[in-house]
Amino acid sequence: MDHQPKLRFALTVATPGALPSAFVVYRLPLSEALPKIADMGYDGVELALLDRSQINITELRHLLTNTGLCVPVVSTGQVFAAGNCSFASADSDVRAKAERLFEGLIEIAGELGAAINVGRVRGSIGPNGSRTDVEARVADSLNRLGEQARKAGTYIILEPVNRYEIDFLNSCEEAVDFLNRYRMDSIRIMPDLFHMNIEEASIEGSLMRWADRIGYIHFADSNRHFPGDGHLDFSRIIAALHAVHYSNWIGVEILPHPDPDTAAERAIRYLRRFA
Ligand code: LER
Ligand code: MN
Repeated sequence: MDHQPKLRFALTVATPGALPSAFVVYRLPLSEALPKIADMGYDGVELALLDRSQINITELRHLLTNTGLCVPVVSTGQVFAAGNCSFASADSDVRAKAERLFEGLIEIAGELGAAINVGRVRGSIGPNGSRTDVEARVADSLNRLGEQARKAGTYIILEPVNRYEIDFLNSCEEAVDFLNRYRMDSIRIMPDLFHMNIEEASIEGSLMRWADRIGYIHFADSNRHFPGDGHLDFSRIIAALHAVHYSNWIGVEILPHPDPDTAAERAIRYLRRFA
């Protein structure tokens, strides 16, 4: 067997007060969450944020140095879920608010050397919307924000999200097609196993097919519980990633079930059996 690089796992964490829709394991001060997850054996932390004021960069840098953790990704689902705004909105004030919040998070990501995700914050077409108009608005926002990200030393990753949450860019193929049509070559996709289990014909097949377009992956089991608590086959999924020599990060985005510490510990213990 080829020697495979050890996969690197980050756990999703938000600051206190984040809504349940943030889909994170811990909603804790980072000074409490980071030492815990470093002790469990995670390599990094994915910060799920709403606003740049939630982070004190100096304190965070100390915590990262002391724990040895990295921040591979700043995720932005809360801009949509708690900030009530998106890039798809036909209301220019709503769209400007989404871009303003996102710009603040680009600064944080740039300072931390993290990528920044666009998941639900792209928004939906809606029952009366025009797909062409919505795609054009989202592409326009992504182009502008992508350029700001580049200047800040970071880059955007686009997450296909299942049809029950968002009504377009649901599968990897659809997301890649959108990026190709708008010539957004610098944006990579970030598949999420929870969404893939609903949208893809084959999780392993899609991970292998789009390997050179993937910048990051969200891991959860079929029920969004910790890996090992649902019916996804992680030995096959990780074998597929090894087969394509996947070397980017994986974010563990799971529900805090049955409780945050158990979910976090069981996830990394299970995943290290294969990776
Ligand atoms: C939402 O379901 C999700 O997976 C997030 O990472 C996207 O905002
Ligand atoms: Mn996700």
